[in-house]
Amino acid sequence: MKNLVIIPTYNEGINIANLIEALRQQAIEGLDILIVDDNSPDGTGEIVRELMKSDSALHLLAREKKAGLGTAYIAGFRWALERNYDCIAQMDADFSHDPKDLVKLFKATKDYDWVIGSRYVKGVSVVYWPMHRLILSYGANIYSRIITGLPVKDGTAGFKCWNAKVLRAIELDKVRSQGYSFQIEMNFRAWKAGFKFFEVPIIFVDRTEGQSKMSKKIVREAIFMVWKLKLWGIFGRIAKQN
Ligand SMILES: Nc1nc2c(ncn2[C@@H]2O[C@H](COP(=O)(O)OP(=O)(O)OP(=O)(O)O)[C@@H](O)[C@H]2O)c(=O)[nH]1
Ligand SMILES: [Mg+2]
Repeated sequence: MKNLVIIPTYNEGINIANLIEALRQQAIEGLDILIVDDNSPDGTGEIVRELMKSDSALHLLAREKKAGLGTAYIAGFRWALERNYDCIAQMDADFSHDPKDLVKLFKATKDYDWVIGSRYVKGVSVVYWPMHRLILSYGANIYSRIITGLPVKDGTAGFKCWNAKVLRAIELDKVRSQGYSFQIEMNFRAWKAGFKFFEVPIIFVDRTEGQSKMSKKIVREAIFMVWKLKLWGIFGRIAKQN
């Protein structure tokens, strides 16, 4: 099995070395790590380059400038498909996603087409989040579930693992979203294509180091994107393979 975890970074210099170290402690068969860095002014890319000297399974996709989480992931997915990875995971660099949980995600991907590390399987499992962030996230999930009909409890989760066949079936060049809605859009496209997902409960911890990139623009994008997805779904703009 060729396993890969993709981690997009923008100014995560304070987290990245610790995260890579923590991932190396996990028992995941042949795990490669791909960092997709957008020329972070804090030198995240340089730290990764330095670590690559002693870790041949660590890779860097260096982009010229900050171009959003969505395109970072799409670039990472393409990189992975070109190199024939079997399972491709995605996670944040800020320790909101516990490296230990990644083991569970890869394991479940043996039985399902894609797996979501979910905060809302059994009630709410979020730690240290201010109430307004929780309400926003929980509300966004209910809203998008009602409009798109997608039966995912945590549709905005960024901690996931994909069987490569799903990423091959989705038309990656048609994916439009950048922020929160990128996660929703990918789930929606995979679901419409007939693939089966599973939500693994995880505990999500708010970042303690580094700066958040959440913005009003990201929220606005999500509000409109779920309607676009619904309409694209109805008018056949989203591929139904499988
Ligand atoms: N390459 C790249 N990575 C990004 C970009 N925006 C955010 N990221 C990374 O995506 C991951 C998630 O971003 P966060 O800032 O943690 O966003 P969030 O989790 O919604 O918000 P907080 O946890 O509150 O900070 C982190 O690893 C970021 O460094 C971007 O434009 N390009
Ligand atoms: Mg975060």
